[in-house]
Amino acid sequence: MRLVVLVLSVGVLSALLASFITNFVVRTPPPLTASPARLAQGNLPAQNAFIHLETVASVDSAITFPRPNDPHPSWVSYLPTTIFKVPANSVVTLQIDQEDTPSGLRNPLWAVAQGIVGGTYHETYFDDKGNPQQGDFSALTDPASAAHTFAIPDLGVFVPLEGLNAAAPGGSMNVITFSFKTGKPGIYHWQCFVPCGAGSIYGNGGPMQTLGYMAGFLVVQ
Ligand SMILES: [Cu+2]
Repeated sequence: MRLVVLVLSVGVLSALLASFITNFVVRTPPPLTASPARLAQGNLPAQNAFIHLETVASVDSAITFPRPNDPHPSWVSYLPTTIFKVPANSVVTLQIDQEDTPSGLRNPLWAVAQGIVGGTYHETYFDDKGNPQQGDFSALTDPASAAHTFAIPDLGVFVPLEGLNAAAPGGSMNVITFSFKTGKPGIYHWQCFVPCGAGSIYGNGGPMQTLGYMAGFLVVQ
């Protein structure tokens, strides 16, 4: 009897260890290489590299970049991936289709955009009556309206992403566009600073701690 319990326990522990290694230690999201240069178009400045992203309340609700068979379909996430390859010494423009509702910032300082070209980001959004609006902003009026942030601390880049207004029509998104400059080649960690991992301790676990969801790397090469 004791032998059976021992064998079963070892088996269960080995399976848990194997699942931990495959799901967290060796699992890496695929890299996305920025699209090459293009000239200024409309609100977008001339740029050396362009990356299109989406932020969602849950992976399975994606509009722009569905990710079927994801191991965590209910987690908040950046999509399609969180590892980006961009050129050194260049201007990178990001467009983020932001579909999540506000969670709020714990530190209101992060409601202020920093480290971006021109000091402002462009945003199309919905007002309290659900009407589409747009403009250029250097900060959120209300830090509690943040859904996520895009931050690369080593490059001094911090951009608040406004949550979708409750009055916005279903299936809407705020579209946030900004540019920042890269310097020398290297691997730079980036992450969200909104504690958006619902259901985890203080909202800082789960997707906040796992590559491919609310954190990743900017590979400058
Ligand atoms: Cu987040």
